[in-house]
Amino acid sequence: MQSKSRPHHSPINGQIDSRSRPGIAREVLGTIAPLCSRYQITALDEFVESCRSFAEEEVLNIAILGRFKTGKSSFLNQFLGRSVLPVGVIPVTAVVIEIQYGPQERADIRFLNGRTEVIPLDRFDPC
Ligand SMILES: Nc1nc2c(ncn2[C@@H]2O[C@H](COP(=O)(O)OP(=O)(O)OP(=O)(O)O)[C@@H](O)[C@H]2O)c(=O)[nH]1
Ligand SMILES: [Mg+2]
Repeated sequence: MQSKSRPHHSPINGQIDSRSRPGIAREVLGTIAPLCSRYQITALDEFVESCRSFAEEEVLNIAILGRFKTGKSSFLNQFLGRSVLPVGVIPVTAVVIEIQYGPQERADIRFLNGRTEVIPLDRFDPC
């Protein structure tokens, strides 16, 4: 999910700005990486590395993980503002689901044998 048009809180000065998140990551990197290098702050190596890869990405992937029946689909439906994922009292979502913005609503099903099928979203049933 991308939100380029939304304002962002700058991690440096707390101000809201309208630059892209990769732009902010590059800015943080430009400040932090030279300091870490100069003062050999290895504890921040992983943070610097994740900023570096984030700065190269235009899309932010967020994983929603949890035990079965803990409300993952309910949370995502609420987040999306509509019921895209089925919710139930017995285990419902049995496969990994990736949600992203697209010009046309559809579900791309990828089977284990490599076959893919495109169906309308109202026929989507991940059981
Ligand atoms: N009380 C309460 N029930 C909730 C909440 N969120 C979800 N539920 C209920 O918990 C049950 C499971 O919700 P789901 O959203 O299907 O959970 P899930 O983690 O996606 O389940 P699986 O994909 O099958 O593992 C449903 O009966 C929901 O109505 C909540 O915040 N409070
Ligand atoms: Mg689910």
